[in-house]
Amino acid sequence: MKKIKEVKLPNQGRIIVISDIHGELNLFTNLLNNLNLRSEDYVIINGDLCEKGSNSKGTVRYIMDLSNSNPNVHVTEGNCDTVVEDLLEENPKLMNYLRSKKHSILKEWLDEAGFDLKEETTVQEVKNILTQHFSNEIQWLMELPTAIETEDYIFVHAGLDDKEDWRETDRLSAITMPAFLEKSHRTGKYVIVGHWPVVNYTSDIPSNNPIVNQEKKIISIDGGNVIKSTGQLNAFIIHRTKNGDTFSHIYTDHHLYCEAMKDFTAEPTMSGSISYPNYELIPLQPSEHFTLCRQVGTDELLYVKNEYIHQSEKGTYSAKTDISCAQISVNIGDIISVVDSSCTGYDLIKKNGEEGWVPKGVLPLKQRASTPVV
Ligand SMILES: [Mn+2]
Repeated sequence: MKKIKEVKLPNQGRIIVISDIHGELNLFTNLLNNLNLRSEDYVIINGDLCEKGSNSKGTVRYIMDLSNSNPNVHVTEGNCDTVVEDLLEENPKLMNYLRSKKHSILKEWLDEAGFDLKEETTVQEVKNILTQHFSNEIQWLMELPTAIETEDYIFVHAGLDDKEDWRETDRLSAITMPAFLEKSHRTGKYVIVGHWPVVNYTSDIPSNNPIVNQEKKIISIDGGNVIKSTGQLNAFIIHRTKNGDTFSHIYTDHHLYCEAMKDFTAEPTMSGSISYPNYELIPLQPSEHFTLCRQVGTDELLYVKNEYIHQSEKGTYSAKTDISCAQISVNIGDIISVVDSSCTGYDLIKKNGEEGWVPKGVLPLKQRASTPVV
């Protein structure tokens, strides 16, 4: 990769890392408010500012202004941000992308310029219009570094190759490689990445919270915002002190929060989760609310909520979507959010970034009418 930016971090204070905002400007500004951002804080935006969410152009404009006015704000590129590169290179595939995707910064910009995408519109036309109106944003996105290197950390959107010199990592790999936490690197520094929703890595209770792997020196922070129905936007916080660095995080999401009305102790055998692409199931033991199933792709035994099991016309079974198979313990007064209250016997909730089932009666009555995720 060619675009590497060196940044000197202060030895004390907060370094805040946020990735995969995907056009969710409201969540991002909420998160900044909840952080009580101070002028001495450093902020790293680690790629995928735009696409998928509803306000990509607002998000890019906001972060561009923030980084232009605040020397402590630094931004890396994500694979989704390279949509402007496809535009400048007149990639013919871009027109299909624009016609099939609901949300894209290019569509929002075309709207703002008052241009209707027609069947016969060419990529050259789109490029001409957008480079006339949005050259500042396009140039700013094009110049984003692929990685930011500091004394102790490397910030990159997706990951690095396990090479003697990590700088030899191909740029495309650095912004697209899947599941970096399952790989390794030899940089000697902590590598902080987004891109791959952390819930894909978790086993017992599905969790969207950042994962710090001290052995591998990898920190994975993508809370699955927009990509996962129960996802969240994480702010990973590095606290720099004289005695070394410590880590914490906060998050925001779109869910409704309330207080738990009663205690519940989870059944420990009810754990695990189903995530794409391992949806295929073999039901072994049905019961009123959950069916014990064998997950074909992993050979794991999971209790799957009956409403989330689909039977095909051929008679095979699969999960309808990513779903937690864990129960979750709660105490009266815990702050929890409602994910799905439309099933029999149990409600799906989120607590401290973790997703699981609790029996009816834990949620206050007025919270039980939320929209199901399926
Ligand atoms: Mn990405």
